[in-house]
Amino acid sequence: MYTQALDTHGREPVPAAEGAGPAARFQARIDADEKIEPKDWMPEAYRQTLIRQISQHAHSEIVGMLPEGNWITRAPTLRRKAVLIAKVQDEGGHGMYLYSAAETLGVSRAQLIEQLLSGAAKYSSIFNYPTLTWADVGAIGWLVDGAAIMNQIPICRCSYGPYARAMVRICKEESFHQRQGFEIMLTLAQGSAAQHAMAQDALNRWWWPSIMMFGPSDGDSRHTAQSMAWKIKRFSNDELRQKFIDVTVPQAQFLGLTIPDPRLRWDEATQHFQIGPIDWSEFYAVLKGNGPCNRERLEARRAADAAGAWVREAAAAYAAKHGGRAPAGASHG
Ligand code: FAQ
Repeated sequence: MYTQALDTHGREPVPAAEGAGPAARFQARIDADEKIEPKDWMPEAYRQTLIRQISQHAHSEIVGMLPEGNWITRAPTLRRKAVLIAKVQDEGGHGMYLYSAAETLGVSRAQLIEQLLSGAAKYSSIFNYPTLTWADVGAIGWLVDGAAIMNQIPICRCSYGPYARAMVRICKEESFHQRQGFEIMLTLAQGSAAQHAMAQDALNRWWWPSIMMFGPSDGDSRHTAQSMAWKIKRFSNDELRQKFIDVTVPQAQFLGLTIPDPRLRWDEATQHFQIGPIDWSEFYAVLKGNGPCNRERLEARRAADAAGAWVREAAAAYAAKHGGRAPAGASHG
């Protein structure tokens, strides 16, 4: 969708006589809230940071289809099934927009997918947890999509045009996802004692991983300072985490559910909810590939890739026969 006129990818050499000129002009454009477009000059580190973040984001959307996809065949009613299919399909669409946005930076979709399948690329830690009951589908919509929106609304104002524009529609859809999740939780929380307990159990298991989704605390976040100077990120990880906690705790109270944190308290002085310590060892274990479902998730993506090879080959053969361009990703695998 953003692939027109991408012959140079903004990679024109900087004339030696200009010295630091382009870098200073680039930063001045960022400071003036101008959008950077694919053919504009940009520092190589800016390009690489965007490729890393956008592709991690795209992979998260694609891997993120798996935990909820697990419940499509077992949704409790036809309406729930239709809604869940639509939601999971939306996540696939988000992955596609985001891969397209990353491609404008001069990397191919095939390369990005290869990085995911080889385990070289990261995707969000949250999708390495299992969906054990139907309430987990509600908890994902409420908490995971809720956290995703909190993180992604500011990305609509990201300095890189294609990423910012892709986020506008994604955020609208995530907002629908969050509401459907909250509605599942509300139905369960107001249902039988067993349903209420199921909702509480899902909250117990998804709360801390959702808090960790925002990334390492600011002191340990190696990319935040530079990404904020470039206006790729508009808020730090801890700032977004706190905003999420502040809106979500009252929602849990409304549901009649208990946040699994005995140290959670309202702090009158700061006017924020204060949480107990985060177990960062769990977060880093998941990032290293040792979460409950890391292996299963990558195996599922590799199996899907292998199963789809014949489609890509057929599409490439069709394109070659008709003298057209091979479809995106057709060369992969
Ligand atoms: N999981 O210096 P920072 C969704 C890595 S979409 C795994 O703070 P940064 C929709 C980070 O990459 C969810 N790795 O990094 C949905 C870096 O590693 P590296 C995804 C993580 O980039 C809902 C290292 O730690 N959303 O949920 C995580 O400035 C339901 C140091 O961290 C996005 O990707 C993590 N949670 O800030 C779909 C949003 N956190 O490369 C289906 C866009 C950090 O140096 C169902 N991304 N790391 O080796 C961002 O906003 C940022 O990239 C952050 C991380 C905030 C995630």
